Amino acid sequence: MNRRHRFILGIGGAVLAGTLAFACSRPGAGNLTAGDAASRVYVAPGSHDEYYAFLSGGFNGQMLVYGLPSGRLLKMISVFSQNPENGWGYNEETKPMLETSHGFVPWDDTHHPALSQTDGIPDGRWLFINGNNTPRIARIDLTTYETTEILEIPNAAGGHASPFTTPSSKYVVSATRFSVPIPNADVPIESYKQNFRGTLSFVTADKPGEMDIAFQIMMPGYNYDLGRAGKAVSDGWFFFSTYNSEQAYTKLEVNASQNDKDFVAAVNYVRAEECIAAGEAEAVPANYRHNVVDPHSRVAVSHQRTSVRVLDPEDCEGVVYLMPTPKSPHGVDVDPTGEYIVAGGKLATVIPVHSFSRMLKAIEDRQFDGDIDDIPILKYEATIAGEVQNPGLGPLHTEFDANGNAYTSMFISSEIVKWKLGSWEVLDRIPVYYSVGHLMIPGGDSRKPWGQYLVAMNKITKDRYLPTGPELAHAAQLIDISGNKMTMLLDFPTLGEPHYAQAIPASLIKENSLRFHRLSDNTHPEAVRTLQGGGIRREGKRVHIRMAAIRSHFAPDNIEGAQVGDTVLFHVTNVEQDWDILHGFAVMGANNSELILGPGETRTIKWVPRTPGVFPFYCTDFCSALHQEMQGYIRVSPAGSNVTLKANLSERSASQVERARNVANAGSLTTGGR
Ligand code: K7E
Ligand code: CUA
Repeated sequence: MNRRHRFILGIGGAVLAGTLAFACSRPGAGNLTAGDAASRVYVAPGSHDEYYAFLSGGFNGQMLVYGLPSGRLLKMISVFSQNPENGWGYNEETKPMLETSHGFVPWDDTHHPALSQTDGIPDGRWLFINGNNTPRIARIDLTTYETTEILEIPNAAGGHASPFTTPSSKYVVSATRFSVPIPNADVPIESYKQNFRGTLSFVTADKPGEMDIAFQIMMPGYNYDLGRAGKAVSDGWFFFSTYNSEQAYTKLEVNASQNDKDFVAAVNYVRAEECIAAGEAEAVPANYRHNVVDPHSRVAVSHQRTSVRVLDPEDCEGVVYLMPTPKSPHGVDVDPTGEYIVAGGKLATVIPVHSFSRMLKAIEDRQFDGDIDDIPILKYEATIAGEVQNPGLGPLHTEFDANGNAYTSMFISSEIVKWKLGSWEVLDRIPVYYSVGHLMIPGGDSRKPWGQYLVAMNKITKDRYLPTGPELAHAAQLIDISGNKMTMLLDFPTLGEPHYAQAIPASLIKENSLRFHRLSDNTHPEAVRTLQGGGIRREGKRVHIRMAAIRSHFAPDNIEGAQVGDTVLFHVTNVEQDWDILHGFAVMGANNSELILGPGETRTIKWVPRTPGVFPFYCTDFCSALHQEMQGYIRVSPAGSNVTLKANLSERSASQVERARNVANAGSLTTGGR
């Protein structure tokens, strides 16, 4: 995707420069005074934002949580990338989450967050996000803001059209961006047309911990780019954009831009379910992983799966139709009524809009222009509802408000264009800085947009912020869409490359946020529930240390008897039962990361000492006035030494501990961090 955008930027560079000059001098766009705009995004100290916004991290592989309208960054959720900041993918509990059929994959490229929905309306139970490079879908639990499940997608390469949800999150999807041999095999690349295919995967998503590939649909060897579920009148259908119907396999920027039209594939997944029930799908061998966190022990396990159900449209008449769409379409977006399917033809001069009802009629009347692999091609004139004329240059993505308006991002001309569904007239345009990719309206992809704001996610930042060397932060811009004219409110820098985002009113989900993990529910096999509950044991060359963390010490805090050649496992439990009281754990010379421990949580870090000596460990999260006292030592002896294995498990008397805690707690309320 990035490469394609840069290509477009390349060819559009001259146009872009011209448009920006024009845009800056245009009246009517963003004509608020600075003071007005500032007051509209001002969230007073101690007050909360109206919306949670979830922006993908793009090439950082994670998920970002922002407040709107302030644009304040609240959290980065670890998903597909190891994160030494909190130990994600480094500690023993979470390492299995990053297992794939290719082994341990500690990074991915996240593009499209998708909030779970009920009846086509975001419900804030979960957030899904795709891994684009090694195709995967992750589930984030919005009570803990943690990734709890990751499913790998087999028979796929480039999980880009993902993980868009059906109206009640029965399914989320993943479509191959790159066609590949299926099953993958050692064949000449020149045999593309003969051997390469695409797949559309439907993944069951409504049962946490049980994500599974319900079925895959085998498709022609094109590139599948984006997708959206039908809703309301078109519930039961799914729409995917494709490009490279030329089936080029080299120099795609030229060779995949030959055809005047590519396709939007319309998939009747209810029909697919019928064909599968009738035994038309084939179970084929596949190798992929399902990784899931146990909610009580909070330990992840990785399971291998060995088969997947594949449906060939040849065996299921009526499951897929192709709608010709100009030209190398990118986004495909369905309006809140479910009637209109808007394609973003990134090289097209118009925005083509298909009509769902006309599509059904065309199918009924068999208005076909031939077929590809038994998939009927519908006549363009038979499905098209209208075209937005002169919308701007490089239309990519469209979102909707609740009043029948659509908003399309224009990559090349760097603007958001507002237009009317049905009349297709352009109503307003506002420049954005610069080269916008996705845009997002809270609920703007759903049956019931909340509207009010629009976030433009821009690819190129240039002069918008203080320079920080060759790489600048990507920029998001917040636009007020509550009136007839769009008004620019705020720029805010982002991390990585947010491609897409979701947002939901904070009032709908903030009360669900978990405050701490209950120690009494902690079933981790090495959990410690009391200060005296720690322990130490040797199993061959492995030394297990069970340790409690509490303001402001570790118990035990002195360990002796480990030897060079041992693998030491620190199992640390934060025994606090209090909101926002975290501890950290870091040991000198560790080759992985620290641990960050939520209240009530157990985490394990592996440490392999290389030389004899005494090594300190300490708490890395400023937890109390005596945080800096929260430390300990581990003594390492030469291999074969006769120093006995021991730990001081209860050296402090209970009263000493109590006194220290009281001081610490009082301190943590009145002092800032050190
Ligand atoms: Cu347009 Cu990956 Cu959805 Cu980038 S994608 S912008
Ligand atoms: Cu515990 Cu700092």
